[in-house]
Amino acid sequence: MFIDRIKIRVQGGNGGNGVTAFRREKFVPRGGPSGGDGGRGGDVWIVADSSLNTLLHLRYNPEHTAGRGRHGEGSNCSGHDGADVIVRVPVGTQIFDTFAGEMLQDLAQDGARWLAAKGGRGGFGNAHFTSSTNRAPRYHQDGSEGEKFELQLELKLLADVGLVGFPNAGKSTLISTISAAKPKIADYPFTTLEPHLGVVDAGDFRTFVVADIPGLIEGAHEGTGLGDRFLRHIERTKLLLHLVDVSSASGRDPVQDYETVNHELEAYNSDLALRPQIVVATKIDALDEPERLEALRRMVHH
Ligand SMILES: Nc1nc2c(ncn2[C@@H]2O[C@H](COP(=O)(O)OP(=O)(O)OP(=O)(O)O)[C@@H](O)[C@H]2O)c(=O)[nH]1
Ligand SMILES: [Mg+2]
Repeated sequence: MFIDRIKIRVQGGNGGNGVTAFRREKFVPRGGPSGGDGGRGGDVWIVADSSLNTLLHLRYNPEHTAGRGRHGEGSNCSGHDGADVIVRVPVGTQIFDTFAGEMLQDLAQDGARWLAAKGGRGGFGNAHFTSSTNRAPRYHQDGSEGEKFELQLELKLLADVGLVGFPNAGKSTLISTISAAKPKIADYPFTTLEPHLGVVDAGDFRTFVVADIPGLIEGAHEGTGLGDRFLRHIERTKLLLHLVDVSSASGRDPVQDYETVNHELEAYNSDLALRPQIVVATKIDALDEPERLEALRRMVHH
């Protein structure tokens, strides 16, 4: 299952308390203060990992709490620091504040890391408070609580080229031809239910990434068909490849299909409508009425 939006809770570990203690040694009648400091709480980090493609693994595991710092002990022993926790996410994950809705971080590079919740500091033990005026302080400091946040994670795949078009236009066929991606291909609409990426070898060690997303139909921006939620994954592409089936078998008009898809792109995000677009007529091997291709060509060249 492809999961591209999820809520998680992150919490830094609490800091350990300092302690009040005095030395007790044989033959030393009045030992000095010896209460150690508490350890600091662990942090929660979110790290981009290119081996992941979805946020699914976080679905049943939304709580991420780092280890707490241990309390200080006598004999000037500091408590151990709490362990950090690392939450791995796919490259292209954006992190939002659930309440304010603002973007906090965009993890667009493999290995990029972000401190999501800081652990609490450890409290000082009484030894720390010893001074010339107070040689036997009888107080210590408690550790502070770790930070606590609720975050919304959203995956936006990072592709250079996005394939758009009606269902059945031949998008998956194209990506399976130009890359090693092997999405399901079939002669019915909505074969593709989730986005796929394909890496295209352009020679000279150059590659680019193409995203195949589920087809669009009229009203996609209002949720018709699979809706427009997958358009998020082509929002960051440099170029759109707009596939239009020109064969009569589609039972639709290519010019109208072309306009419908552009209208859905515009309704989703006006930036997407301005993205450079290459229009590709598909199934020309099955073109029985050349006028269909000509009409599309005229429309695109208007
Ligand atoms: N004749 C002909 N058929 C094609 C061509 N390209 C794709 N097809 C067929 O068209 C049908 C749909 O192809 P897909 O690649 O699954 O189409 P899609 O755009 O990914 O469809 P959705 O995933 O449903 O949006 C399949 O039966 C393909 O074999 C082509 O160039 N010529
Ligand atoms: Mg498909």
